[in-house]
Amino acid sequence: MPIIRVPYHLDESLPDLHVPPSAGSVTDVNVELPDADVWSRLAALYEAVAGAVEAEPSMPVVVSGDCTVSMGIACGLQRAGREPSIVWIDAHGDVQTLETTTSGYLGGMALRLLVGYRPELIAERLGFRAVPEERVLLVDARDLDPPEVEYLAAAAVRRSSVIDLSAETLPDGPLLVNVDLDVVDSALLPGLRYPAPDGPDVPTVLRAARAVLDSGRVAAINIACTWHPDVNGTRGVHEQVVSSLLADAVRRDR
Ligand SMILES: [Mn+2]
Repeated sequence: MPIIRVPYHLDESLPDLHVPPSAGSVTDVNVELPDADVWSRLAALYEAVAGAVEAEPSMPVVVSGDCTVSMGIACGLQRAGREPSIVWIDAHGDVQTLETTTSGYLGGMALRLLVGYRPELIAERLGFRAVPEERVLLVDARDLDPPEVEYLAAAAVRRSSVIDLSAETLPDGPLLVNVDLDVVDSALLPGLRYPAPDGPDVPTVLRAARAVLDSGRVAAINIACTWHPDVNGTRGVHEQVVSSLLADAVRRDR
């Protein structure tokens, strides 16, 4: 199982993003990003990610600093002739827009970009085709902003809790699974950028990920390590959760 390390949070380099020693070989995506606007920089990064994913015949597992990188992964799958459906496991909806966001945080728009929001920002530059909303399963998303609640009420995106996730609830076709580790209860995972309380514990999230892997249809995974990398004393718990996810993916890939 190939592991692709994308050590970035949006367009900011995260050289310390750690991938625990595991059964997979690790390829790094490192790009000289242009001195330009953030969308141009992200497009350059995701072009490289798409190339790395396209080159992998077996299920690539990306370890990254955010969810937006999933567009590069989805694009790589499309280039390899596989139209991915999406399983998005996240405390947040990631369906904000530039027009509705109050924080301005681009990571909060990651899923919305995948389903076709303003393709001129990145998708068109990559040749990425939007994923139809009905092929997206949004899992957890317990912390939504009002504009996201409004969007999801009218959208064809399906919803599930972590505990109810099973082979039967998954969309058809090859699956891109995005696991934002902030889905874990913030009391159990320190140092998160956008902590959300009252979430599932780590074993519950692992069980859900295993249920998806057991479908045998997972084409690629993004493990989004959305924590501050250098908070004292957090590396052990961070490493443990990533290790466990990688171990499950390796087991399934055999
Ligand atoms: Mn996210």
